Amino acid sequence: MLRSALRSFKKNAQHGGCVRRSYCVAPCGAALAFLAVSFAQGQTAPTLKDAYRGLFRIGTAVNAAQFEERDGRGDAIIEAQFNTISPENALKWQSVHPRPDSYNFDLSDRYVAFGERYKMFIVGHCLVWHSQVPQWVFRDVEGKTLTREALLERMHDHIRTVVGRYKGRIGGWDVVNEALSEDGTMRPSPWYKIIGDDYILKAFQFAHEADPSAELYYNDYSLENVAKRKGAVALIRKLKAAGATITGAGLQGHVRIDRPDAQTEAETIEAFAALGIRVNISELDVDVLPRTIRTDSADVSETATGTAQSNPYTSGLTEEMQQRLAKRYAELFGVFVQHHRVMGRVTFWGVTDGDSWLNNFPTRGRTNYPLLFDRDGKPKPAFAAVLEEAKTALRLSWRGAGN
Ligand code: 9MR
Repeated sequence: MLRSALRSFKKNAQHGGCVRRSYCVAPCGAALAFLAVSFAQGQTAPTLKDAYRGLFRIGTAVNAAQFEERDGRGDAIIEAQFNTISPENALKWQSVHPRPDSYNFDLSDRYVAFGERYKMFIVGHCLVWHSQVPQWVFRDVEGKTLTREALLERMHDHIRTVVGRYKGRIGGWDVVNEALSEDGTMRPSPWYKIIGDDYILKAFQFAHEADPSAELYYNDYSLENVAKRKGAVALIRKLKAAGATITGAGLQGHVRIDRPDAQTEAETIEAFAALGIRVNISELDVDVLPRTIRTDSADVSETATGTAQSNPYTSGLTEEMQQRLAKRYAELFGVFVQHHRVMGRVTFWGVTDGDSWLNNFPTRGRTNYPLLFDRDGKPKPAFAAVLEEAKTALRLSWRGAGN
């Protein structure tokens, strides 16, 4: 049985429901048989990507040192554990298109080459965002605010050039990032103020035109908050009604140790899945530090100075907190596994705790512990907890088979 399970598992990985740009609609039978046999033999699936194969992809954001293979410790983890990558900063407007007439693809070419070298599903992040975009984008040569037509033309040129360059190589794009305010209304970004609310539809049309087979996502944080979630659902519904190609919603997943709870996470996934699109967790991390700003926002413009109390784990995470973090990750992956039929991937926002943006947000210079690998690249108890949750797929399937 093991040999035949392995054979069809391999075949499935190459040709079946789990390949690039498509997904298993159920835990692939062969993958489950493979997991069942290895678990029954007392073996723990050794890597994240293997444990979750057939359910959804497991990814990480990578920084320049990692995709240039200068981070030995991080690179070993990336190659072993993940089968999809996102660029932490290398494909943002300010990186690839720093001046009106010049693009710079040095970093992004290396990012894509790295992904291809290790046969990853490569994500592009992100085309249209209000942050990490130079101010010249919104002005003419005299410094005056652009007209709607001129800004649309500039957006079109950017999307055509960047998506076109990686056509057939970048599998999915965050087309528009963080277009909504916390109350679910349109964020008053320069994109919105100059073009109007159809800037999102236009961005999706331009991206589809530049690479008709790329997956296209709307990506945002705090979509678990009901008002914002409703705004995003309405937005996606409107895009679909207007004929846009939209493959998925990216729930960023910058969550805290105690919220949002499992039920809210499940309801959020279900709300987007009900639109007939794929759900990805696109930037997962778990903040364990005390809150220093009023909201749970991941808005990079919200910052605060800290106090001694707001940075309690400078010499290491307490054992109690380590266990809480493991439980929290188990809770989240429990929800993801239950919803695997509608999910494409779960991507962590960084490899080790030392890499995380949360060491500097919303308060600079803190010591945070949001990921599965510690600062020395060692797996934390949360890593084992995430591997363990893959087994719940087996239990679900066992029950689903009428047992
Ligand atoms: O992780 C990124 C960090 O290195 C940058 O300094 C920051 C600047 O805005 O962006 C971080 O990534 C963000 C992502 O692009 C969009 N969602 C929120 C992420 C965390 O801020």
